[in-house]
Amino acid sequence: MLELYHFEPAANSMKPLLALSEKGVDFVSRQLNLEGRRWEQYSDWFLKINPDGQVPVLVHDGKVITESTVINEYIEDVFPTVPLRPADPYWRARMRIWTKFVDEYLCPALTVIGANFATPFAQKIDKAEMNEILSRIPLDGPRKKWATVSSTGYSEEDVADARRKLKVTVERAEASLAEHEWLAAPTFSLADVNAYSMISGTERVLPDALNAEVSPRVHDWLRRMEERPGVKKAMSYPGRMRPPPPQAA
Ligand SMILES: N[C@@H](CCC(=O)N[C@@H](CS)C(=O)NCC(=O)O)C(=O)O
Repeated sequence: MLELYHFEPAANSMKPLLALSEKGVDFVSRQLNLEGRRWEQYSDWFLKINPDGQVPVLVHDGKVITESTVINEYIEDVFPTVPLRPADPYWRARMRIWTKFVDEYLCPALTVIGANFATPFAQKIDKAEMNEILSRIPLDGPRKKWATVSSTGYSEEDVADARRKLKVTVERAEASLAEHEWLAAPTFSLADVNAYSMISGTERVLPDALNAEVSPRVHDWLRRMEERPGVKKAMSYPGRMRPPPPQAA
């Protein structure tokens, strides 16, 4: 049995949802409620599955795999029929340079931007309740994030620096897409899967950083991604962060 514990189709949770959907692999979806006073990622039952208290988590015949980028490489190894890794070692290396960049450079910046939007919600949570939640968060990063947004919020400098990093990412993607049709290589790969999962929502929330004028190739790549049946299927999982449907004329 293949089970995926995930949040809505956005960011790290979107990565394996998208890889599995692209490959047409069936799985049991176990969607957690991360906020809304349930904080299921820090509940005793879930911490037994992933002691880091984070989704996504893939459970394959009882074997637990964590970390979205590792999960996607595992999915590729176990279900290779629709390949999402280039065959050529050079393009495969380029794919991994992109997935590493997304994880180490872009993801922390998007965490600040996303958490900043959660500040009004987090500041309404009762102090004692928040302290209880903080005491259950195993990793320093998420604990500091929730401690920050529930008290002072991120500083203007932190948010500006995160936006600068998003701009650097878009410029890098624009240059890469001038070389070949897909983000890291001439063929569609896990680089597209992982980068799209992180970037797609930013077009809506930070339109000045990503639009048809400043980044036409990235803009076009996003539209091509949206047309893929795998993306449509991944986006069909419930989520409030999904873009609103187009308005009727
Ligand atoms: N490095 C982890 C990061 C996973 C992560 O940040 N997951 C988010 C949801 S997309 C989460 O579980 N957040 C818990 C929280 O913010 O409290 C990965 O790539 O899987």
